[in-house]
Amino acid sequence: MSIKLTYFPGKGAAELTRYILAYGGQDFEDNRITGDIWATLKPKTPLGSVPVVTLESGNEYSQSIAVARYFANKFGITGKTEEEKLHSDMIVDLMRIDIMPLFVKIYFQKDEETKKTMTEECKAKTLTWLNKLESGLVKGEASFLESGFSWADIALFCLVNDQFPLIQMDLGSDFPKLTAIVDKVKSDPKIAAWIEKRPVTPM
Ligand SMILES: N[C@@H](CCC(=O)N[C@@H](CS)C(=O)NCC(=O)O)C(=O)O
Repeated sequence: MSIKLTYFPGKGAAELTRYILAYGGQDFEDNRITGDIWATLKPKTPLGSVPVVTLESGNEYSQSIAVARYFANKFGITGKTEEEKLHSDMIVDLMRIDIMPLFVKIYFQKDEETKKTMTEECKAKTLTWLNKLESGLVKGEASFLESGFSWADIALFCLVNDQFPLIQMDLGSDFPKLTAIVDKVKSDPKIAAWIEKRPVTPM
């Protein structure tokens, strides 16, 4: 049985894992489901949510960050020491738990005035965090970790490449270290091939 990643049609909570699978050269079934299929599938999933990964064993697992970490560990990109693993976890949690939901909520907000306020708040909060990352948390050469490339780099790339455009935001010229990380991930041939291959979705 091959690895299957089940999620809705968009990038959302599944895309970090999709990037990591692509980086690791791991073939997988990119199972994108619609709402009617989800209604019947939901009660059968481990936690009633997607993404769900089905491993070669046939076993299924939920929780997007746990699933992404599983594959990042498998491909050796969580850090070389326990402390580096803590560092990369910290960055990934910031990206996926604190920052990304701000962008998703804006995307689904229908009221234009509320959307505008939320966008300003999201930009301000995100810039504060980016300044902290830029000023003290990039430990390597174009990488958050001294030992080099990690899933934290991919998580930053995911935010900048996939979420920032939702509110017409970019890194600008104030974050040269973060920009170097993003550029490095973007230039990875397997990541670039995934972006080329994946369905075009707004978010
Ligand atoms: N903490 C979970 C959250 C999962 C989650 O909320 N998934 C949403 C899609 S992004 C979902 O399953 N929505 C459909 C539903 O709850 O029925 C994770 O990161 O996997």
